[in-house]
Amino acid sequence: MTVNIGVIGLGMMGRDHLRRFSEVISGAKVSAVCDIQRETVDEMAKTFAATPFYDADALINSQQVDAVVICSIGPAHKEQILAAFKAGKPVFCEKPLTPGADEARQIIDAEVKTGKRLLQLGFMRRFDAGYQKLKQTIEAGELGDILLMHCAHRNPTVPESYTLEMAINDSATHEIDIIRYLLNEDIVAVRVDRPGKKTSRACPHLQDPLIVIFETESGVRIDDELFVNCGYGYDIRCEVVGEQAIAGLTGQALTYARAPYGYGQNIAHSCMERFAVAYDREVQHFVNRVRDGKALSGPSSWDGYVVALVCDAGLASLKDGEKHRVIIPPRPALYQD
Ligand code: ISE
Repeated sequence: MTVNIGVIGLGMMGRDHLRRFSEVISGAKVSAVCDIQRETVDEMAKTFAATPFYDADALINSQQVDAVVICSIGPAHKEQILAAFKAGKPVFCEKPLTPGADEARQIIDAEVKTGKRLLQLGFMRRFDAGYQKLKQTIEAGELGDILLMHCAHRNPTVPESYTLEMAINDSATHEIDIIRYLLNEDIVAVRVDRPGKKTSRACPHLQDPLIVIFETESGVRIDDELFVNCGYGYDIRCEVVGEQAIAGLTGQALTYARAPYGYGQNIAHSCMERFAVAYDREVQHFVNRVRDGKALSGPSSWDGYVVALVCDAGLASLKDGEKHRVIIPPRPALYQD
């Protein structure tokens, strides 16, 4: 069986997925595309031999579409996800689930009513071999009791449209999700620290870098450096400090460079390059589950909701510099896996 995919949102991520479906993914083809920009829809429909749609609802309800891939902007996600649930169609949605926790809660309530997991969220890091190995190492007890984690999220640069809040609810979302995945426990408190200095590369409205401190249920303390105009490359770091040993991600370079009097590993330019294989694997995972008629698995709406709760606490801390607690309601049975 070939799964017919409808892609909504044809920006950078949507186009990357279109290319992925045409070059890498097996068992699926893109049958429909939609965006608010008509010319983009026409261009992509032609390039990928898909039916053009100018209205997301029409694409979702089309008989040509078995499953929906949502790559639109965050504020559009809720309505599109709810429409897909109503149509009983499985959804792959790019992060964030929604910009705030209240909207995310509506998605949880709607999905619980369907009685089936219908959504996989695009937290691609969970499909990265390095993070998966780190999780195995932790779960095998090789590090002993986990005490600390040090993370860094460095982007070469961000556009002027990137706001201060996005450091939390667009970039740090990845660490928030991966911390929960690696440690198998929730984050209970957040504090955002604004260092006294900032890079001259950042737009005036940004404080860059920022440091976010997370605390988990068991008391693990995590520092996360968010440096989105670091200039030198796309560099994601994660070190887990245990009582017995320490483990971390390597540089993940595919190549090295020998330059005059120097030798070193090359660094990715973007998340597309750094997590290319993880993106392929997450999308193939989604397609396989849909093709086999199974409930979806992997990062869920619940994960998106909890990440949004942590982000809301982080945004409050960004304003006042205080530590904010995260209150997580009981997890519905649908998400106890
Ligand atoms: C962007 O939206 C992403 O998801 C990237 O993975 C992240 O590194 C970047 O900071 C975000 O703006």
